[in-house]
Amino acid sequence: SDPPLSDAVDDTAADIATMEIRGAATIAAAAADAVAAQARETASETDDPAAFERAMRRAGRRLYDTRPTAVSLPNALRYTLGRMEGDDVETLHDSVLAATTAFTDRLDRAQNDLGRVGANRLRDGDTVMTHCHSTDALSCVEHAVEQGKDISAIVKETRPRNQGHITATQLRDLGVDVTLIVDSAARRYLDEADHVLVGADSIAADGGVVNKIGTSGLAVNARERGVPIMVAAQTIKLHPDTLTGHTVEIEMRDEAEVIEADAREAIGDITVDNPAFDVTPPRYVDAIVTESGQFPPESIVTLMRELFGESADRPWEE
Ligand code: RUB
Repeated sequence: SDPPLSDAVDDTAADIATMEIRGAATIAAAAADAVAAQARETASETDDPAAFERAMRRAGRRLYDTRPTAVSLPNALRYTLGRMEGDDVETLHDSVLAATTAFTDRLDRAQNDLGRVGANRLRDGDTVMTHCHSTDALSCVEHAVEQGKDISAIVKETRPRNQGHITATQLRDLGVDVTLIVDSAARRYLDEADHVLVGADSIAADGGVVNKIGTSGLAVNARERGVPIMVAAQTIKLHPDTLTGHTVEIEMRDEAEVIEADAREAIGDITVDNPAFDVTPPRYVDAIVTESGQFPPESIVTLMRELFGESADRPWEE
């Protein structure tokens, strides 16, 4: 019989699905760690290379099936499982471990490098408006603060999950002056903002930015007010399937995140929808900041082809 799925993979998959682990970069790092755990455990349970590979691809499938929108997750699997090679279990194990370590290092380096690029856009005394919680976006502010710039932030709470509270806490810890607002107050406060600064879960070949629901409305309002929109996204956010005409699946989450059961019951027969993400068209994005520099959304496709070629592999169990 085949070696079992690692508890680490099961736990990580459950934590991603319940959003205990969330945010595109953090999900990618956790997936790589889970792949490494699966490789270590499977290597101690079998000396059959085919069984080892099957177990790894099954782990990949379990992780892939958790949430559909952040492409950093399949890209983490592509990077790590895609480098699995060898004719015996030890070589296979070593190749996966080398890939997971390299991937995690790359993630950290990319976030740091893009932070330095993004910080160049922020001037001393600037105010950024944020939406949701993005570690890539926060890296830009962190570098600006390290450069001695005084940065303020208007932080949208980001209903229904209030990831803005995490952003507010982390900006506060950086010494940034933070004003927390409800999402619907954003347009009123745009007059005080010098930048809209958001992250991304996926970026499509046309430069469309998939990020937390509400990003597209914020971008349209910001454009109307003349506030530049900056997207901080390392290149694992580039969605290779969009090169071949596929669209990015927008996750629909449980209605219980939107309305409590009692209130829902009192209202009666209605539909409650809870899309987790939306797409900001490229014309509303001023700059995409990556570890390879800053790009206008229209030229992101060139970078995508360089990194992924014309098609994306699927090294997990179908
Ligand atoms: C998180 C979200 C973040 C991106 C980028 O959504 O939309 O803006 O994932 O984050 P959720 P990072 O909370 O539903 O996962 O820059 O950390 O990758």
